[in-house]
Amino acid sequence: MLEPVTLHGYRFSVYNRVARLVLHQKDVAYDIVEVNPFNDLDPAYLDLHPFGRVPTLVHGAFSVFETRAITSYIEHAFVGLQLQPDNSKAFARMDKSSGSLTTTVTGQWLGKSSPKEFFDRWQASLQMKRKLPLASKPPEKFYMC
Ligand SMILES: N[C@@H](CCC(=O)N[C@@H](CS)C(=O)NCC(=O)O)C(=O)O
Repeated sequence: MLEPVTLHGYRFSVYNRVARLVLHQKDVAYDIVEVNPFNDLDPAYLDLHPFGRVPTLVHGAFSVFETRAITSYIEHAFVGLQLQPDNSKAFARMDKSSGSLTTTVTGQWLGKSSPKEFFDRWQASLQMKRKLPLASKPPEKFYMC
């Protein structure tokens, strides 16, 4: 019998969406438990994720958090469409891109900045590293966390 898969996540979270995209691409049936990480958390959830963030994937008696770990787990635990390369260099390039987006862009900037601050940091970073010209208009709103 197949072990049940449950994704604990927050509907507005980009991380949650990444995990869901991978589950869908792999054609894995799963349940969703909505967890708002900005509210008081159920102690049972903190047993799954001691830092109280989302998402967390539960598969039978096994659980894992951190989106990159979740996506790698889904890739290896389930058959179906191959989403991650076997080749070590190709895998490293993929991991580098998703890792730098997560740590540099979302983790450090998004959620802790206003749209204007985010835009200014993004622009300053591009300008400093690549000598690119500054764009003039910041985005109006963010919908991610
Ligand atoms: N590195 C984590 C980041 C997860 C994360 O930061 N999720 C946000 C939701 S979008 C969260 O739970 N924030 C709650 C908080 O900052 O306390 C991952 O890749 O899963």
